[in-house]
Amino acid sequence: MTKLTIALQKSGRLHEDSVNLLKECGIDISSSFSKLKIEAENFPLEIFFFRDDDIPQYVEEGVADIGIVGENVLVEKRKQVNKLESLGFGKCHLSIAVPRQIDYTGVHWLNGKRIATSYKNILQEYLDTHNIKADIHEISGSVEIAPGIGLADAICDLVSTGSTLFSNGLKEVETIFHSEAVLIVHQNLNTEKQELLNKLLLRIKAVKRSKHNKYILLNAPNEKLDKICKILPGMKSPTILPLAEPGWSSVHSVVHEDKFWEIIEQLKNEGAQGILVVSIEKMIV
Ligand code: PRT
Ligand code: ZN
Repeated sequence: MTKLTIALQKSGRLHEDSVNLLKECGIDISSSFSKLKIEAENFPLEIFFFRDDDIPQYVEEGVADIGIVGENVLVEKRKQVNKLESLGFGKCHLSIAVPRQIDYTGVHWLNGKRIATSYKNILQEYLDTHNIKADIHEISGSVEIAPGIGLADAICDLVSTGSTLFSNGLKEVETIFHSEAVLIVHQNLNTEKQELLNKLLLRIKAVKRSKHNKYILLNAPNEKLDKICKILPGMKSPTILPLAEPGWSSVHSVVHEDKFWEIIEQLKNEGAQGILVVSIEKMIV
């Protein structure tokens, strides 16, 4: 039987969210993650665990059909794979940082400077676009200590909370790339594997969509229903059910997180009462 193979990070920042995404897709992967390879119980899927840096190459070569990796790694490694879907976790940005006391006047300050990074390709492209000639020192870890030990004038590294930069006396001066985990795919999947991938993608999209939406239930006087339905467009249109109390109805709908609080305020202004907000587990449109 044909199986789809997926490469996930063995351990590190993306491991848990990647495994959880598969679980939320209803894929049963209860066996031990200390193994290099495990098989899903209820979906034709094999899971390989690798270092994140190796995942783009393994997907390019077809060792794995698909993989989950930070977009920073995908772009830096320049492998021939397709990006299918952004996954909404592992968010960070790649930034240039300099010692806090530097009077940084703009990107031209970097001319002639030494910049330490693990992302030489992305950095080089950024410097080229801005016509900057700088000396890139490629190092594989602990980039943030480079200025302190006199190895570089600036660094280019991933930032999420900013606390690593702060505790190393550095300040962020340019953000050059925004990243999150992405699903990548081998360029030539056969038809059977493509069909399995389509099934998996349907589930991934349903899980992603559910995270951005809330199910909302409220009570409203019947004379306000028109206005309330305009505020709550829903997937097709809101559901309206009569309450036992005459003159009142219950309205159910789905609201996107971006507009959530704005919508709640409008609903209250229109006389909505007993508003309940419920998480959605899956959302298939
Ligand atoms: O062993 P393996 O090679 O698989 O793992 P790794 O050590 O290379 O990667 P890992 O687990 O650290 O990160 C995996 C992916 O997570 C990265 O490729 C990014 O896509 C994503 N990610 C998200 C991050 C961060 N946030 C992050 N903050 N990767 C690294 N960092 C590091 C950063 O390099 C710096 O050292 O965290 C520090 C900064 O964090 P803050 O919170 O102090 O700003
Ligand atoms: Zn790595």
